[in-house]
Parts: sequence; C-alpha cells; structure tokens
Amino acid sequence: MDPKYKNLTTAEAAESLSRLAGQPYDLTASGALTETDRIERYICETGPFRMLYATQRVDDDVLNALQALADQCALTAQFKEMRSGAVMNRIQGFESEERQVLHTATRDVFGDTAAAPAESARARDELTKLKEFLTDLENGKITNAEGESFTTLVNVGIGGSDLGPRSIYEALKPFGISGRSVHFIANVDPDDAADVLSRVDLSRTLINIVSKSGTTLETLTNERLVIEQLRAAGIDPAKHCLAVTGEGSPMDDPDKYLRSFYMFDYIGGRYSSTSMVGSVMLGFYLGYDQLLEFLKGANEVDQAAETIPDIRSNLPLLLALIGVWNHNYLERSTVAVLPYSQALHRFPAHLQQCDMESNGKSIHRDGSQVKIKTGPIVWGEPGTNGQHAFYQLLHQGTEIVPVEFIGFIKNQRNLDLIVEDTTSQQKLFANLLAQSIAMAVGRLHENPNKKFEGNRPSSLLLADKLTPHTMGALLAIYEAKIVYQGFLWDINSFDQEGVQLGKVLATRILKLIKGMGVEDNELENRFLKVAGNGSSSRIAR
Ligand code: G6Q
Repeated sequence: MDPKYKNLTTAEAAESLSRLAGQPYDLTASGALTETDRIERYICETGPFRMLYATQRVDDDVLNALQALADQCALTAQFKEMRSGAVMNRIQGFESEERQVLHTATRDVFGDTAAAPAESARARDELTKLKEFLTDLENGKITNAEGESFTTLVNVGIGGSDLGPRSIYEALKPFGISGRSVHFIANVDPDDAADVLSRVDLSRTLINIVSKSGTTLETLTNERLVIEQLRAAGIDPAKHCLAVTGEGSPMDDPDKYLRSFYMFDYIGGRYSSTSMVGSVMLGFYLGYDQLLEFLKGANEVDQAAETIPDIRSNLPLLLALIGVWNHNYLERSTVAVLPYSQALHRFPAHLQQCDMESNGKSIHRDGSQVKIKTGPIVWGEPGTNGQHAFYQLLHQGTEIVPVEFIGFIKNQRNLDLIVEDTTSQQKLFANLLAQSIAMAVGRLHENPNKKFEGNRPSSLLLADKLTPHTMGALLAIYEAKIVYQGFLWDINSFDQEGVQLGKVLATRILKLIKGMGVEDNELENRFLKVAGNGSSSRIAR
C-alpha cells in the first residue's frame, strides 16, 4: 500500500463507518425526510451542478465519519499531487506504466496558474494548432478538391478514443455549427463502417483517425477500410484524413494526413475526452469558442476537486464517498447512473469504461492483494425510458441498486408543448423527482405485491441546462469521483492490464485463421475448429 497515505483498510474512520453501517438512516420511518431541514441541508454544489442527497441512507454521523475518512486518506491532497504532475500510474516494486496522470492539464489552459505548467503549455500549443485548422476550414482555406467545404467528420477510434467523445457529441448535438455532423466508427465489425459510410458524402467528409498508441487493431483496420473507400471514390486520403495520436507512435507521420494532432503519454485513453482526442471532433462540430466553454466547465470542477477538503462543499468528493458508503459498507454491488436527458444516452456507456477500467482492480498500489471490494458495476440508461423497463427491479427486486440520477431544469432545444397543463420537460422532471422519492420512502400496502420496501438510496445531480459548459463539468465530476475512489481503495486506477490478455489471444487466433502456428496453439485451435463448425477454414475468407 502507498505508505504515504491511509486508505479504507487503514484509516481509523473506517471502523466508525462499519459501526454506523449496522444501523443506516431509515428513509421509510415516519417523517424521516420531512421532519427536519434534511432536504434543504443535504445539498452540495460544485460548478453548475447541485447534488441533492437527502434520499441517501446517511445522517450527520455518517457524513462526519466520511469527512474523517476523506481527511485521513488525504483525498484532496492526493488529487492535488496528481494534478501537479506526480507519477501516479505505478505499482510499487513491480513493472508498471510509471506515468504522470495529467488529463487535468488538457483543460488547465486558462490564466497563468496551471498546476502542471509544462504540460498545460503543450495542451495550449495543440489548441492553438486546432484553432488555426478550424479557422482555415471556416474561411475556405482548406476545402475538398472541388473547393467545397467539409460538412462531415467521421471519427475512427475505439475504447477511450471513442466512448467519451461520442457521448459528449451526442450530449451537445443542438450546439453544433449549422450543416455540420459527426459520425463514429469503432467496432472492427465491418458492418459498423459500412453503415456509417453509407450515410455520408465522402467528398465533403474529414476522417479523424484517433489512436494514442497508433497500434490498435480495430482502428488501423478501419483506417485502411475507409482509405480504400476514399480511393475508390477518387479522393486523395492525405487531403481528407486527420490523425490524433501519441508523439512518436506509428501513426505519427504528418505527411500521410491533412493535419496531425498530439495527445501525450500522461493522458489515459478513458480520460482523454478533453485532450485532442475529443477536441478535434468537438472543435469541428461546435466551433472553437464552445469547445473552450466545455474545457472551462471541466477545469472549474478540477480546481474545486483539488482545493475543497470539506465534503459537504465538494460534489465529486461527496459523490465518491457516498459511493463507497453504499458499496463497501451497505454492500451494494452496482451503481446505476440514470440521466433524465435523452442527450446523455451514451454517457453511462462512457462511465462504464472510465469507472470499471479504472477501478476494476484487485491489488493495492504496493502489489498486495486487496481484501475489500473495489470498483462497482456501473450501468444505466436514460429515464423515463428505463422506468418502462428495468425500474421494476430497482423498486421491488432483491438486489438494491444505489442510483445517481442526473437532470436539468430546462431542455436543450426549442420544441416543447403543454399537454394537460404541463410541458414535456416538466413531465420529465416530475418523473425524476418521483423516482427518487419512491425509491427512498417506499409504500406500505396490505397486498404484498403492491408493497414497496423503500430505503433504496439515490442522489440527484441537477443543473440548469445541458450545455458545453455543464457537460465539461459533468465529465470532470465523474472523473474526479473515480480518481478519489481509487485513492480510497489504494489501487492504481490508471493502467488497464486487464484488457491485454484478450488482445494477445485474439492475435494468436488470427494467426491460426491465416494458417500459421497450429502446432503451438492447441487450445485456441480446438476452440476455433468447434466454433467454425468443424473447420477453422470456414472463418477464413
Ligand atoms: C483506455 C484504454 C483503451 C484505449 C483503447 C484505444 O483507457 O486504454 O480503451 O483507449 O484501447 O487505444 P488507442 O487510443 O491507443 O487506439
């Protein structure tokens, strides 16, 4: 374990929390929510978001113990260390990535007080390059061979080079420059590329190839596939393709691309949405000024996450601690993120990666085996759709699922209608509050089928409207939550060895499909034969 810091197994506060977990606050007791000013008091604000958490199974004693835990584990100090460029990505005594973790530098570009000045300066240089490129697109300096403007961008990337950017694009669709659109190709399934390519006019399309390593099988395969299509349409790929990659990667070859942008070693894929990985696509779609608004929203939260040790005034910190309370003390295995905003429909998918790839770990930072539970299973879908699907289990199932609801007072677009005296947005918001209250309070009924036990905890994360600024803040709130929880569990949240083994085996199976290496790969070969219904050659072309 990192000897410098206490964690959930060594902090004194952990004992008080175990004791308090024996009798968590009963939300179903008469007057539990109304007889005090709990609803008004249990609110935490950071940037444009407020979190209402009266419907969690916490009281002042639990909050005080969580505060003590945060202090004893020096959570904000560790966050500050990360943001200032300390090497965080390591397992002591064992080979590991040994890197700084500085996704925060990609948005620490305003003013001259950057926490990691050299890295923020590099981020600023990339932004300047991007701004020039966007201006050239705007004023017609860069066009297709016919002198027409580019209207479309196809993003080719997978994992961290896809999920975050895609979910943010989906969230900010109404803010795009008129006439522009973005599409995404991620899966190596050729039908994914075929579907996207059938919907775009290649002559007006930029292809943005995004790969930090420049070696990812899916992305390189899809790059080749798209390039072949461009050539077949008589288009010079070098005049339509952009690259976002790590400096020195095999894709770092500016002559092959119309423009190349860099992301750096110290930015993890799943934390890279505010680097060039997300910024090239967002800059194209939203324009440079709105891209900056998005980055500002994230930066505002980072600053709070580093400087506010009071858990009642630091939203991501409280979100992380309540998450640990539910997961480690009340023993809930999953957490549902349920946005009451259709625009956020891909955000839970991004969080699944960011959270589960970061905190799905079983060893401490010193290489010793963990004896506590680390990252929960994260899942979710937008409301109200989910209400007509899996909420049955949330209300009456045997598995208790803590919920993080996300909602907005205003809708993004202009279309809304008053039906039976309320707008659609009001209906959406009413449902959001209703679900949170129903899960907490439950319902008594003499018919057991109609009885709701209650005591199902949730928080409500609310902002005025989903804009580039609030989206940046929301992204950074969740990134900080994940990072704090990693500190609490004393795990390395920043590598992803777990995804390597499957890649190695897939490479071995591909060799077999090519007719190579049969002798060395009995296990894979036998699976391949059975899967290919008796012959591996059925899978070969
Ligand atoms: C994220 C992971 C992983 C990565 C993809 C794509 O943190 O490392 O999801 O983003 O494997 O990697 P490249 O960007 O290198 O193609």
